[in-house]
Amino acid sequence: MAEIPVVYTPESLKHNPQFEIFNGQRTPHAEVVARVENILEALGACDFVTMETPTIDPMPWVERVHDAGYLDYLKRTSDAVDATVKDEDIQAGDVKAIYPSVFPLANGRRTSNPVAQRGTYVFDTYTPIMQGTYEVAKASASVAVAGAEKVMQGAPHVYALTRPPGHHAETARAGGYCYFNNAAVAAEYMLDHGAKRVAIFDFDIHHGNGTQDIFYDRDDVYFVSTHADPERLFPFFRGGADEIGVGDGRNYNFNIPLPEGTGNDEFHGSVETVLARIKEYKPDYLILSAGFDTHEQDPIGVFKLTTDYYQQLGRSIAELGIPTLSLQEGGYATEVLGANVVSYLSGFLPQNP
Ligand code: Q9C
Ligand code: ZN
Repeated sequence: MAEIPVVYTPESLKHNPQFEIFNGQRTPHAEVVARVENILEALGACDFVTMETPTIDPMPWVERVHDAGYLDYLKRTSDAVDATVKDEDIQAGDVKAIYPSVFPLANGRRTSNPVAQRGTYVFDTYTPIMQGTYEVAKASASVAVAGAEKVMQGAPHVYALTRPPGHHAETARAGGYCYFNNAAVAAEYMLDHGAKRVAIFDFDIHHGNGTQDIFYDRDDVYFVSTHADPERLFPFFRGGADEIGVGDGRNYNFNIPLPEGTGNDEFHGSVETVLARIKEYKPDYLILSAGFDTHEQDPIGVFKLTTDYYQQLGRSIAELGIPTLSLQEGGYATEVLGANVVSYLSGFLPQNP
């Protein structure tokens, strides 16, 4: 039986963001531990996966992707959360966390004030920094790098259970539940080990603004994204079809915004367009930013894809014949997330005649 290697770290279970601030209100956080627990349970009942935990230090490639000032800020801040947030300032039972309050003006002025830095290095009020956040982001990036290594060693398809997710993290800013951009880190690892061209197809319902930002002026990474129209959904300020890249990167960024209510057939039409473009690019490797918040039951999504559809998606990707690394991004319908991942991965298995 063909097997699909899965890379995963128990470090992911330590990440416990409790709430988002939305409309000034404290609302339950969507990116919860139960997501990864549900995926692990489903994979555990699956006979075609082999599980591994990573041992690679991802920092050489994280440092290629992210700004040194940002990495320093995230490390300093997450190391000091327990000391920074006073016991009397949190509600009983809460995990201490730091959220930004003030965001930079457009005038470019910089300041080292810690309150100002919170908004300089984090772009929303959904992405808290807790004690240990830097370490768990690093562990997630190491899952991505280990997955990239396995693909480069010859595995045709690898699934990396990255949590926290990565595609909203820009060069110098966390956001959208993301701290390190795992897809970008994996791409840099591949390029550093001999790949000439890497394509990234991001099918999370949210536009991968971070990945786009990181590779916007480059032609060695082709970024393609299907997502809900940013007029309708986060991250709002990126994801338009007119964003095609700049300089060397011109025409190497391809966005397909789709309307609310998009179902299997309409979505798959766009997937076929995307895959044709990727084929033309002739990448050595294909990275998938695999978000399942396109599912019909997703509490924060607006598409209507079904669990069965993800198998068709996986199969169409596999038919390209390019070695692939799938990285977990979003997906918040916790009870069906594992089933969605398994359906998707089953599409990569050789088909029985
Ligand atoms: N209370 C990823 O899927 N919006 N990030 C939350 C709902 C933020 C999604 C609003 C969505 C971020 C990786
Ligand atoms: Zn998402």
